[in-house]
Amino acid sequence: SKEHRFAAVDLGASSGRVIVGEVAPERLSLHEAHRFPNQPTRVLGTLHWNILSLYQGILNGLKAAARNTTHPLTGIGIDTWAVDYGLLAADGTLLANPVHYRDTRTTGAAEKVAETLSSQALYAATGIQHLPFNTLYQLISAQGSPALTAAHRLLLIPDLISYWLTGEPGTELTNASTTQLIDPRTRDWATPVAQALGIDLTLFPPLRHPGDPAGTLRHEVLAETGLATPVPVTAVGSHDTASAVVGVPATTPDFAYIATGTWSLAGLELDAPVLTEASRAANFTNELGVDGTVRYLRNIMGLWMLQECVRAWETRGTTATQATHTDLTALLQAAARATPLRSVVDAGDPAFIAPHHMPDRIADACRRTGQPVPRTPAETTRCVLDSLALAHRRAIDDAARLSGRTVRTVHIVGGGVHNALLCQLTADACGLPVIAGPAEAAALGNVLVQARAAGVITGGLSELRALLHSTQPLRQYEPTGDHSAWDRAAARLGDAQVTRAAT
Ligand code: ADP
Ligand code: LRH
Repeated sequence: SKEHRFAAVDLGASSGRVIVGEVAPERLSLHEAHRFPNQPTRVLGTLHWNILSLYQGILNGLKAAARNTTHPLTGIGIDTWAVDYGLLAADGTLLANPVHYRDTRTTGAAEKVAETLSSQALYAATGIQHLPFNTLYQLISAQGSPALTAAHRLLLIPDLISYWLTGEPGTELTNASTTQLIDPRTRDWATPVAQALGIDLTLFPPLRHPGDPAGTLRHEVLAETGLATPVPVTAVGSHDTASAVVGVPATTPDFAYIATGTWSLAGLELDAPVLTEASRAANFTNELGVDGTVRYLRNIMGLWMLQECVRAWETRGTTATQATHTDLTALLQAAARATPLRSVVDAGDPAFIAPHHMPDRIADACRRTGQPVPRTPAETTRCVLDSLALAHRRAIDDAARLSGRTVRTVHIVGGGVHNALLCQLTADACGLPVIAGPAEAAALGNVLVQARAAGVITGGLSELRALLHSTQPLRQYEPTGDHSAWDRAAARLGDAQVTRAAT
């Protein structure tokens, strides 16, 4: 048959998955081969990813993909969260367990960088939003450490996985842009920035682009997974958000997207970066996308806030009420009945990045802004979802204004698609129709770029998206309610948000 099977390895901060996409010119379907938890571990004060456990999950997933099929895999693509990396010795040994971007080692790094490069100069050169964990700041914090001093090579997480699977090193461009060491105009290294800060760019293997070949599976991987030889690995948008944006089923150019999972990444697809001072002050990022695009977006705390609340309630929860409320579906039903917009927090505030005590931090933020403190898990959940919807609206309004574009439709993709309340609140807040789906947009974007590189399908992003639109289940939410209620809620946060953006 003409059907081809591509495996998407997609590692998110909450779970890893190996998803098989079956592709033919007019057809596209997904099957989840394996999903496994992603649980970071704190060791001697530092928060690490369990990288070998994640790699084992990938091998198990590929084994499952090899088993339940009559057709062999045509290829494999890898995408993961951004910014983090592993350091290798000259012989390829991993020198240290990769550090989690939520670790606090980068505290003070921005101030150190500012001694050499102003935030204006850094933004003009890289177009990247200030986030404390950008690779640039991680490397500044690690300067002089034994691992970085000994390192022969640095591989970003998807490139590290790809190296372990194939033995071939490379640096994929979309994810490289999140290091804050890429110039979005040339789509190449920002050498002057690296030189000024004493960052050694020769640690990074050469750049590769989505669609480029990235090696074939090593024999030991074939033996372990039972896959038939040879299976090529193809570079995709290895930043999960880059693949998720490919996976947005837009049919018109006037769309905004929100990739909602652990994070909400909300913005526009552009063909050139916006590097203005206004854009910097609004903390917008110009990450690089597939096919020469720019992902002009803002990082919003996302469902992480809810995940962390649920974790806190589970740890503490002994009463019957708490036990039922920690069931996500029940919790969301209760939140849907809670008073709308009773209190909102700034879901862009870096104060919510670190793990632990999320309900308390949310309560503090409500108190600080003179709003009622949520009293129950349902009220706290409603506060989180109202706040996310408000932050979505603000990001989309700002992106449109700063880029001079008009938005008529909002696409929501990622795990948040399963959260109907969040989708409806986002439509209400934006005053625009929301098209929700697919939830596994990153895996779909990953599969589509592979399928195109293999010649199974053809066309640009709009053709890939048309295929998504015609094959994936989508749900539309129309805006409802009193729009001015959102303006009033936004006004309660106005001052706090402006202060943060200016710093
Ligand atoms: P990541 O890629 O960052 O690991 P996902 O895109 O998988 O994240 O999204 C995970 C989030 O999706 C969860 O934190 C949860 O809030 C939401 N989610 C997943 N499934 C459901 C569901 N059935 N109902 C409500 N929310 C869900
Ligand atoms: C989402 C994501 C996001 C990054 C963050 C570190 O998974 O890749 O785009 O900013 O993780």
